[in-house]
Amino acid sequence: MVPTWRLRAAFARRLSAVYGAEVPAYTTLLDVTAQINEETVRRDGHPGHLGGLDRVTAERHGAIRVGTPDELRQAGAVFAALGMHPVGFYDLRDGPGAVPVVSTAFRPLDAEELERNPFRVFTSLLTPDDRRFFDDSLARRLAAFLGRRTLFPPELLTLAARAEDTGGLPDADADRFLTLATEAFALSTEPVDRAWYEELSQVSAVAADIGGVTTTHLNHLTPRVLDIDALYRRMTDHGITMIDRIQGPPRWDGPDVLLRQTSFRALAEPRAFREADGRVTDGTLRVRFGEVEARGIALTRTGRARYDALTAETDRRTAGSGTTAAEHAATARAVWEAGFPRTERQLAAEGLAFFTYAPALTRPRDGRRPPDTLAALLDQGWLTARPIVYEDFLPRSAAGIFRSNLTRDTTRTADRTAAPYDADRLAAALDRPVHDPFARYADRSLGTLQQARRALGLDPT
Ligand code: OOG
Ligand code: NI
Repeated sequence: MVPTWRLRAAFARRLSAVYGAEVPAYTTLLDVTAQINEETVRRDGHPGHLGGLDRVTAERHGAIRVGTPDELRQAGAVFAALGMHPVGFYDLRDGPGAVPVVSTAFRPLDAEELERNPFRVFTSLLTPDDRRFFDDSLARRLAAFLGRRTLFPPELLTLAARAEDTGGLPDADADRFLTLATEAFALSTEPVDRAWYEELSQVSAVAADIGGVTTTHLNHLTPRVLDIDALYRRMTDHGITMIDRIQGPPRWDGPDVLLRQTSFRALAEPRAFREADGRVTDGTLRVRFGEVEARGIALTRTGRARYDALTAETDRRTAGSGTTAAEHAATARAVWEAGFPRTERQLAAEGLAFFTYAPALTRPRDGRRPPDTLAALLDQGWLTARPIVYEDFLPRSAAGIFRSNLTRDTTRTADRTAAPYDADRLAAALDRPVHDPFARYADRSLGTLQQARRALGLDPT
């Protein structure tokens, strides 16, 4: 029997092998990431407090895009077999670089499962009923096109349901399941209908990538790096053109929080096209790309609001054209230094970030009684706090990742009717709950705090 987590780890490895064969720059990225991680550990020691090196080395996230609620539900069933559950709701249809999708991320929920293998897949659903992007005629033809295709073969879904029910699969079934699941996300050799793809591209390159072809595919696969600034420079030295900046919080002397990501542009890949007269011709499409990320501490809602305010302040100060990437980074750092706590201790005491807590083993047995507040317990050395890693995504960075991949802007008519999407509507489509990321981190943190307080002889709450 192959248990769920081993299926997940094997799936991540197989996807990585396929993607490396399809997108050679991904292999370069993996090599450079491994080098940088090794150098960083040699310089700074093991990254233990934000996940062990084994976890970080194996860690990947992928991104896929689907066209219909049914396809989303089926993707959800395949991921459930791998112990990956929908967490978070991301609406990418507004703001600069808007794209006609809403998204969630499938990932393990529990700390032990994340530690075993944290593989996650950012999954986006096309929104053809959003009239700001698609008129009636195009929406109808999209629905017809998507209704004719099958992304996940019935055998895969049957095996997935069995794996979910029984917490794994017998060896032979596991192998078959992994083969079919990996195939479902590989690039298809099926010719692309040029006129249809082109028509959708006029609206949005993302719409064409999703609804212009008969299959889905992994859009990117992202390793985790310990020093993303060093990686950015090293990739540039390798002659790979990165987007102009690292997204998310700036580099600074304080704690690493949330997520920093950067990417390199889509690479043209050979694809077959079907022309209007039925001939099949050779061409290329530029839809897939490379991305890398560094993960930090998960922020509470209050911490996240602070982060959003600092980001808005950075935007305000760098508005207008002509800000270079270096100037932007310097401004962001200055804004952070003025507005964000410098130490993990302060983040914990001010309730801005999530930690797990344990009674300190080193405190002298001096007969004193522990104080009651978290800040005092930390300050007087009664408790130790260990950061909880941010396991999710940032909508603004996600929009940036989509955008870095597009050659032309999406056509969006602001005064037409938006379609109402929220986490509940995604949950209904999935036929599964969409978990609230803040609630997951808070539960875990609070559980450890209560246990630690009890151990100190304090009222747990
Ligand atoms: C997903 C973009 C979002 C991230 O890391 O924020 C993403 C996509 O391009 O389909 O992967
Ligand atoms: Ni990504």
